[in-house]
Amino acid sequence: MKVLQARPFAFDCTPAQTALVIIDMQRDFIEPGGFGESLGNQVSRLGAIVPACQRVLAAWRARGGMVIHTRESHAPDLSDCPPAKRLRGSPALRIGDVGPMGRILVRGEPGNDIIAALAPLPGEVVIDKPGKGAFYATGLQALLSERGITSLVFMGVTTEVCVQTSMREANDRGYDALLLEDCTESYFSAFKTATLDMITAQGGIVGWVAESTALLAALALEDARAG
Ligand code: C5J
Repeated sequence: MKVLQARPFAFDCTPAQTALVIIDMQRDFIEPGGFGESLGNQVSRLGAIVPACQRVLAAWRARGGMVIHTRESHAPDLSDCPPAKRLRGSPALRIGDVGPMGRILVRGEPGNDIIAALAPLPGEVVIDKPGKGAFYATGLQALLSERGITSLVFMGVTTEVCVQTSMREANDRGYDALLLEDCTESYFSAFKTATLDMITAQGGIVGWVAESTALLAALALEDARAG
């Protein structure tokens, strides 16, 4: 399958060997009262990508593709949260503090859930990750190897933090990765633009970028060919 309208050139993948990876679409980043807001960010920016993410997720599920959701999260005793991460800066609430949606960025707390609009279905993989990248201190690589996955399609937040870090980790591990630009967002519009440019520069040094409509068109063509 070829996603033709992609940067820096068409993204070629075999759907059965491709997983959709949805990074950190959690209440803690997207809703007021969570970690994102505690850092002083305007969280309303991020919610705008939800309808496009839903369309891609529905199409991917309809064809039985592998779906992976990630959550940035820490154990309740914070044993997997380095002090350097917890103590940095002067946020209104630190990781582990009690906020309006429970303890900030702690596993099992309401704020740590994936937003209802993109809730995982039974059987879909949910990776809890203590770092920015989806591969660091998780079983993601082993899982992808087991399933014969060679390409990844990324959506989620935030573009320049957890999405970009995960794409760079994927790139170093030999995966081809495509980021859907209308399905990712940053608290800072300039950072999103810069990240998309960094990913695709130098002949796709990190990977590819495309609009979700380009992926949906490629999937529709693939389905039509299969009859
Ligand atoms: C942070 C993220 N910490 N999901 N996480 O910004 O991008």
